[in-house]
Amino acid sequence: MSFGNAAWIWRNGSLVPWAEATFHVSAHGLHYGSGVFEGIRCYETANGPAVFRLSEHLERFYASAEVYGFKIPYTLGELTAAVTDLIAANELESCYIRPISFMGSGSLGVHPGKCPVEVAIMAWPWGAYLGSEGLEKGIRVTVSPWRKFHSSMMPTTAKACGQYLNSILAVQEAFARGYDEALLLDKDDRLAEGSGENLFVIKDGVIYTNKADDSILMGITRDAAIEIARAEGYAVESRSLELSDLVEADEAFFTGTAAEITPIRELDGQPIGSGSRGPVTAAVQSAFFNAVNGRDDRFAHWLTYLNKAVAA
Ligand code: PPE
Repeated sequence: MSFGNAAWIWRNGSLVPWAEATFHVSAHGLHYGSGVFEGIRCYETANGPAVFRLSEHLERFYASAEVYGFKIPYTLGELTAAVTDLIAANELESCYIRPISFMGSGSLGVHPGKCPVEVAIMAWPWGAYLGSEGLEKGIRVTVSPWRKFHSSMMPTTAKACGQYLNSILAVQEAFARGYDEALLLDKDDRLAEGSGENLFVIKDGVIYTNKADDSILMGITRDAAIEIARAEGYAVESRSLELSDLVEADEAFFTGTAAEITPIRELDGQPIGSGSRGPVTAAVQSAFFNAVNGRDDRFAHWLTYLNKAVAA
């Protein structure tokens, strides 16, 4: 993944050239990870680019900041316009969008004191997170020796910069052992999530996923997958999952904005089900891509078109 040639970045209210979008090295967020971010995708549709579940992502952005005691000083309307203006300025058809807000330069010391709140948004082309082959054939996952931090240690439902150190340890360790992604257990040995994805398992035609109690980020793609699968006629249940649920599953997949819907074909060298993308995963994945690409009217309300003339 590189940043392509995206020319513009939105910073504190205006578009600035990519190379000029800098912040000072004394920023609190750099030293302590005191920031929050989002990952959003914009997809190509027959009516031009459309951002997937933009308002839900921005709502989570505000909610994550609130957990850490700061207020993002722009309204939902302003950030919505910022995202669509930025995509248009960069002339992108499909892209990944990364809003970030953090404690800026003012003072150091763990308490952020009166550090100013900075906000920036990037947008650039980002293909399949776990490879296009991964989307089709599935990926190889390992159980991480690193545990997902418990929600009593840091709020797992917030998407905060410093929290990702836990994911970084897990993904580096998994890559070093030749796997595509890490799966983290929670402190009670239940399945939590991937370094950047939520988990689903399928057994006897029923789809299962875990929930906030299992120390996960409440993924917006997770929510979309649940809704889409139900609309396609599948039963979906949320409950805590054990390692045995995954080992014995017929199929499994990860969800995330970056990862989209990625099948899991192997866990620590053991095939999951047939060891390839299973039929339920393929059906949910294909319905998901129809929804994000504007080909399914049932989910039209999830798309924010850059072309304002296209009714949602
Ligand atoms: N759990 C974690 C830990 C996570 O980081 C993500 C998204 C999810 C679940 C799924 O959330 P959602 O995107 O709302 O469905 N991870 C983002 C960052 C990935 C990155 O490498 O950076 C993403 O997918 O954009």
